[in-house]
Amino acid sequence: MSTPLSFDDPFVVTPAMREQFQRDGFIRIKNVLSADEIDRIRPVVDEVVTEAQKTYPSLDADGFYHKQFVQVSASWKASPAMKAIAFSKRFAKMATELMGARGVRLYHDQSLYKIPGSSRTFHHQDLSYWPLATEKACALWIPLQAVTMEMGPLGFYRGSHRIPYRSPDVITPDGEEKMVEHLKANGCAASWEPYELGEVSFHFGWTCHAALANTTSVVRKVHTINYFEDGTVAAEPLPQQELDWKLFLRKAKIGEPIASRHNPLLWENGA
Ligand SMILES: O=C(O)CCC(=O)C(=O)O
Repeated sequence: MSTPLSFDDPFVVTPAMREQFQRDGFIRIKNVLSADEIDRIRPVVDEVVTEAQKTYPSLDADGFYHKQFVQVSASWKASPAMKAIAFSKRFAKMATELMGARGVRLYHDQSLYKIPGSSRTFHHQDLSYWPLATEKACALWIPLQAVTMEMGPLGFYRGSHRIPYRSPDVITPDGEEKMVEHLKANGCAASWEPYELGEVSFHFGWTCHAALANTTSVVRKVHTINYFEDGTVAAEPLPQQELDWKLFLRKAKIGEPIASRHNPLLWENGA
């Protein structure tokens, strides 16, 4: 029997990190994973993405969405190894502490591979998609190799989660234009940096973010895990949230705390 692929030993989140995350709405943290740990995660995620690529539209196909990345959502349901990664206590505890939450549940995870020639990812706010009645939701972005500026790192509008702009638009070029114009007018500036091997980032659900295009000849491999605070109530889904509602909040009831096995509790304070 193979060893479970989970990362449970803690990473210390300092008060300064938490303060930075709350102020900026995002944080990049180095050395959260070792090179060896990433080498163990990458083949597991590769397998899931390779399978999905068999039926994925090519970059030449019409439309803009699929040109951003190959996306596999709820990949934790694809294999025991993927589940072990998503359930890792190290990451869930960090999300809990950065958000100042009482604990976190899994919203879903996704693998996002930008094959060479992929376009940039348009600016958006994750909570525009998520029918969750909370501000305490966040995403963990785990690069499976170092990400140079040319490969498509994630970038953020600093403090955008605190601007009262809650975009009704999901990822679209028009939605991006409106949002970025509004954020700039409110003094928010973008922050872009490459990621070292082992570095990850967290961003709040209302933080406006995007990723650059992959202009290199190597695949930019990233796995993400999305969390929300335990006790969060399911909100009535807006039209643009219907797909997420069906895919990621199965068995949830509008107006009630989300607590089904489809959104497992991954960390609670005092555990
Ligand atoms: O990796 C990307 O291109 C986009 C990722 C993203 O938007 C997210 O993780 O919320």
